[in-house]
Formats: sequence, C-alpha cells, structure tokens
Amino acid sequence: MTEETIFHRILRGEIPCDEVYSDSLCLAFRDIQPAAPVHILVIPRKSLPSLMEAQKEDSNLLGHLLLVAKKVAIKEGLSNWRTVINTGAEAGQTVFHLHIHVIGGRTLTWPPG
Ligand code: DGP
Repeated sequence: MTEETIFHRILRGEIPCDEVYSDSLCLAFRDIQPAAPVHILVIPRKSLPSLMEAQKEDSNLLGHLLLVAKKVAIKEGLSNWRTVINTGAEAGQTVFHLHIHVIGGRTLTWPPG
C-alpha cells in the first residue's frame, strides 16, 4: 500500500487539474508552479512513489510515460524541452507519486541546481 498523495486525488478527479492528455495508463496536466512557459507533469495511474520503486514489470509503463512526454511536448509546439524525474526528497521530489516533468518554452541552462 503506497501513501496517498495529491496526485491520487487528481487522478480520482477530486481535485481539478489543467489536463493536457489522458489515457488508460497515465494523465498529463499543467504544473501548478510552472518553472517555464510550458511545464507539464506526466503521471502513471498506477501508484508508484518514485522511480526507486519501479520494477521490471513496469518497463512498458515507463516507456509509455516517456512517449507521452514526447507527445505532449510536440502538442505544445516544443522542439526543445527537458524531461526531469526527481527521485527522493534531496533531489527535489515533493510529491511521492512518480511523475515526469516536461519543461520548455524558454532556454534551459545546465546543470540544474
Ligand atoms: P517534484 O518536486 O518533482 O515532486 O514535483 C512536484 C510538482 O507538482 C511541483 O512542481 C508542483 C506540482 N504540484 C503539486 N501539487 C500540485 C497540484 O495540486 N496541482 C498541480 N497541477 N501541480 C501540483
């Protein structure tokens, strides 16, 4: 049993989100605290606290999430973008439901802080 997070409530429709894509495996919606003009989160419907808990059986799901990240980036008109998965609090993870950030719409610097 994984901890309930705000993303579980978004998945159940209890909290509204600005949805950009949805299918049987995942949901994509705009980040409430955008770090760039385009900032979308792609989250699995399956409860996985972070990439750390992902297993071999999740291979297809993880690949699907990346392809959805590409799909939403293209839908937003991006040709350059960054995908980020924060894993663990010290890496900046604040919501413990696996999510891919899709960030773009401005020049992005490297390395991130
Ligand atoms: P991370 O720090 O990697 O765990 O990213 C979590 C992101 O989730 C953060 O950028 C803010 C976003 N977020 C948190 N709560 C909500 C919410 O209720 N709605 C939306 N749309 N985004 C949220």
